[in-house]
Amino acid sequence: MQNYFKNTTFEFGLTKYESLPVDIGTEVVLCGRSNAGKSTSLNKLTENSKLARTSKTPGRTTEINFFRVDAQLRLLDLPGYGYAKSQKKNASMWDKFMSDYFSKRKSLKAAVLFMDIRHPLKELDLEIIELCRKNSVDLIPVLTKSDKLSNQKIALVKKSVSSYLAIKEIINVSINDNNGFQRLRETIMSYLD
Ligand SMILES: Nc1nc2c(ncn2[C@@H]2O[C@H](COP(=O)(O)OP(=O)(O)OP(=O)(O)O)[C@@H](O)[C@H]2O)c(=O)[nH]1
Ligand SMILES: [Mg+2]
Repeated sequence: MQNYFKNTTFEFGLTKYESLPVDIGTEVVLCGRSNAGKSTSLNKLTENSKLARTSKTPGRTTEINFFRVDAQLRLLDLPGYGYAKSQKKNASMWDKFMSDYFSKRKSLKAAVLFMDIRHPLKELDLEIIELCRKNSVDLIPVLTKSDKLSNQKIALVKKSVSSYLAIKEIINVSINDNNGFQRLRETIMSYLD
């Protein structure tokens, strides 16, 4: 089957809600703490390892990166969001963008929340969960780096995250395995008109 995300390209980066382009189409935002694996996952989704910059040292970029999947669908990557928040110095810029974006943007259909499977539901994650709840944006939780845990442990974490969020399906992904990413592709595509 053809990967719907295969021809995704970088569109632009920006820092202000006011700079956003016209509000049409479908947008899905990739959220999560720094180092959670957002950029790595975007590269896996698109099967383009050079698309989003991945890093072991967070905090270098502070722009919101827009990626165009096709005429209808756009994905947003928030590099260093968690890092900026923890540093306080950029926190207000991000807070403002996120609250504007979640409350005003009609194209925003869902937020994918990437969480390291070893450290789920931290403070920043709870903030995103609350943003989704408050603004009726669908939440798609994804547990990353599942190669770091045993299958038994994976099942336990999925169960507790599932019951905490009252969301039946929790997707887990790993760079070594395409199954979770295929599930994530299908989930994102379910928001297309
Ligand atoms: N073992 C393992 N490492 C992973 C996996 N996914 C990502 N990583 C590593 O985690 C680190 C951070 O990944 P990124 O994708 O850059 O994280 P990010 O969420 O985009 O981080 P920021 O852009 O700083 O917000 C990198 O060193 C990746 O190689 C995975 O499935 N397994
Ligand atoms: Mg990143």
